[in-house]
Amino acid sequence: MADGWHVLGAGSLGTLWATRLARAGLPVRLILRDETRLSAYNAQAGLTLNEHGQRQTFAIPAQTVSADQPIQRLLVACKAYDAEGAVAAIAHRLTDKADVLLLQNGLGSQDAVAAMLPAARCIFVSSTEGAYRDEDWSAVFAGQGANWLGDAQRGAAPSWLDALQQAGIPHQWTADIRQRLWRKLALNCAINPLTVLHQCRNGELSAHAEEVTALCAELGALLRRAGQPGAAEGLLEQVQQVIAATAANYSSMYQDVAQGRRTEIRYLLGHACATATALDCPVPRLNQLRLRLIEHLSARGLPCD
Ligand code: NAD
Ligand code: KPL
Repeated sequence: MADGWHVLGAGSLGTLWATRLARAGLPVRLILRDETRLSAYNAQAGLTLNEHGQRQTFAIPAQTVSADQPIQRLLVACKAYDAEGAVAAIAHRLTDKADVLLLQNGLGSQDAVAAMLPAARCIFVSSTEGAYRDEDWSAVFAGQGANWLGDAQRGAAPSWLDALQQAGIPHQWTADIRQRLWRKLALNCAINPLTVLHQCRNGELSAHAEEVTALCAELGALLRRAGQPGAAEGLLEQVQQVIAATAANYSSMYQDVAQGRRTEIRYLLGHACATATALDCPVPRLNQLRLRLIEHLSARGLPCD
C-alpha cells in the first residue's frame, strides 16, 4: 500500500471513486467512521457500484481511523461539515509527504483542512460527476461529469494522475482550482437555495428569472471583488443553461432538505455572504436569501450551518 489509496467516507462519491480505483486493480482501502460501521461493512461482500443498471461489487478492504497503517494518499469523501473533524482524527497516520485530496463542494472546508496539515500536499477537487446511494454500501453513478484538481500553491500535476486515467476517472489538472470552486459555488448559490424556498425542480426557476438574474449580478460583483473575475464571466448565461439542462432535476440542496439531511449551506451561501462581509461588498439579496434559507431550515429542525 506504499502507493495506494485510502478513501475516507463510503458515501456516494467515496463509493464512486473507490470502486473505480479497485476495478482498475489499484490498491484501495476504505476508512470507516467506527467499529460499528466496520462490522456492518465486513458482513457484506464489499462496496457496490451501480453503473448503467449493472451492479458490480468490489471486496475493498476497510478499516477505522484507529488502524496503524501509514497513509500516503488520502481521498476525503465526506461532506464539507465533516471534513475538518474527520481529517483531524486521522492526521497522525499521514506520512511526511502525503497527498490529501479534498472532494468537498463549496469553499471553506478545504482551507480549514489545509491549515491543519502544513506538511501535506492538499489537493482541492471540484467535481461535477453525480452519484447517490441506493442502499447502504452501494452507489448509483447518476451523471457523467468532470473532476478538476489543483492545489492552492498552483503546483505542478502529481504523477499519480495516471492512476485516475487507468481507473477511468475523468480529471483535469488546473493551475486555478479556486476559480473552479468559486464558479461552482456561485452556480449552486444562484440555483439551490431558490429551489428549496420555492419547493421546485431546477427548471421551474424559469418562473423566477428576475430573482435569479439579480442574484447572479450580486454574485458576479462579489467574485470580482474577491479577485475571481474569471469565475464571474458569463455567470448568468451558465446559470440559465444549467437550469435548462437540469430542468427535470431537483437540486442537491432540495434533496438534502426533502430527506431531512443537513445541508452544506455554510460552505455555499454562508461562505459567499461571509466573504462579502469581509470584503465590504454589498450583497443585500444574497444576505436576505441566506436568512430565508436559515428560517426554512430551522422550521424543519435542520442545522442552519
Ligand atoms: P455522502 O453523505 O453520500 O457521503 C459522505 C460519507 O462520509 C458518509 O458515508 C459518511 O458516513 C462518511 N463520513 C462522514 N464523516 C466521516 C468520518 N469521520 N469518518 C469516516 N467516514 C465519514 O456525501 P457525498 O454525496 O458523497 O458528498 C461528498 C462531498 O462531495 C460533498 O461535499 C458533496 O457536496 C460533494 N459532491 C457530491 C456529489 C454527488 O453527486 N454525490 C457531486 C459533486 C460533489
Ligand atoms: O450542482 C448542482 C446541485 O444540484 O448541487 C446543480 C445541478 C448545478 C444545481 O446548482
